[in-house]
Amino acid sequence: MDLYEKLLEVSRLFRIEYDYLGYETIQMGNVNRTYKVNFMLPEGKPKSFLVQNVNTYAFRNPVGLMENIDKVTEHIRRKKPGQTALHFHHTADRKTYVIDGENFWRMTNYVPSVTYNVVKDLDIVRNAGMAFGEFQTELMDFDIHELIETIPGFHNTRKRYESLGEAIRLDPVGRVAQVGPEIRWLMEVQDLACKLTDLQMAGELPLRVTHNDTKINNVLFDPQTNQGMVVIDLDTVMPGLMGHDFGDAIRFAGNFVEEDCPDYEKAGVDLEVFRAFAQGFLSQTAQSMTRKELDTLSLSCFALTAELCVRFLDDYIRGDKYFKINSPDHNLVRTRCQIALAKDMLEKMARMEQIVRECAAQL
Ligand code: GN1
Ligand code: MG
Repeated sequence: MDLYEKLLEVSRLFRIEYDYLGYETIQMGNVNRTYKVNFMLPEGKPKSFLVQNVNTYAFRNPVGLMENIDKVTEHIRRKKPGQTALHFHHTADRKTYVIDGENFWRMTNYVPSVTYNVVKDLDIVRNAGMAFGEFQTELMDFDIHELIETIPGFHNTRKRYESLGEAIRLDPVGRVAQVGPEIRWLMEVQDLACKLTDLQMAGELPLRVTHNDTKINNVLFDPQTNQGMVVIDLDTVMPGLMGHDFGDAIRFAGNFVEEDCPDYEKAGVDLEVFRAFAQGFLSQTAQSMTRKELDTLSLSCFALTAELCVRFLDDYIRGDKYFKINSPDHNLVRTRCQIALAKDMLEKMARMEQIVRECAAQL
C-alpha cells in the first residue's frame, strides 16, 4: 500500500469520513514524519488534519507518550477554555493512536497558523518566549509523577556523554577518525556542559513539567497578530528543568543561522534575540523561579547546545539512526554548527547573564 492509500486508511480509522483529496508532506521536526491530510466537507469546503507517524526508535513507549500528551493537553484545555488547543482524534475503540506493524499513527486538528525557523523580528521572539513561559506556568500545578519519561534521561547530559563514549569505542561505521577535533573539544568542555545535570542530581534545581524541545517552530503563531497561539510537539513533555526549555529555545532561535548551517563561522548567539526571548519567558515565569534557576539560565543555553552537539555526533558515529538526514554528512554539519554556536555562547556568557539580570529587574 502506498502512502496515499495508507493515510486514507489511517484517517478512516480515526473516523474521518469526508471525501479524500490527498496529502502533503510537512517539513517539520527531525524525528517524526508529519503529513497534512486534506478532505472536502459535504458543503464543499476543504478541511485538513495532521497525521503523524511517530518514530518508535526514538520513542520506545509511544502508548505511554500518548497518555502523557492526553493528560497535559486536558490540563491546559481546562485552564484555557475556548482557546486554540491541540486535540487528538480517537478511533472507534477510543484510542488516540493506530498501530500497524512498525508504524504508530496519530491524528490532530490542523491549526491554520504560521511557524518560523529563523526569526529576526524581536516582537515575535518575545511572543515565543511568552508562549513557552506560559506553557510552563500552566503546568506548574500538574503532578510530575503522573508523567512517564518518554525518553529516559533525555536531557541528562552526563548520560549523553556516556553514550557518545560508547559510540566512539564501537566506531560501528568507521567515522571516528574524521571527527577528532570535534570529540576533543566536546571532552574539554564536558564538566561545564554537564553542570546543569549535576545541579539537578544534587537537588539544587527543582523538577518541573517541561516541554523539553522548545524550538521556535514548535509555537504556532496567529498569522494576523503574530501572537503565540499554541505550543505543539508535546512528545517530550516530562519532568525537567526550567533551563532545559529556556536553553533549548535560545539554542535554536538565538542562533544567527539555522542549526544545520554549513557556514559555521556565521553561527553565534544574537544577544538581541536572547534579550527579547528572555523578556517574554521571564514575564511568565520569573515569579515562580528560584534564584538558582534564574542564575543558571545562561549556562543552560550552553549546556543544551553542547548536549545536542554530543547527540548529533553520537548519531553520526553510529551511522545516522536517530535523526532524519538529508545528506550523508548532515549530522556532522549539525555538530559543527552547534559547536560554533556553543563556543560563541561561552564567549558571551557574562553578557548573557547580565541581560537576564536586567530583564528580571525590569519586571
Ligand atoms: C529533534 O524532531 P524535532 O525537530 O522536534 C529532537 C530534539 C532536538 C532537535 C534538533 C525527540 O526535535 O531533541 O533538539 O531534533 N527531538 C527528539 O533539531 O529527540
Ligand atoms: Mg520534537
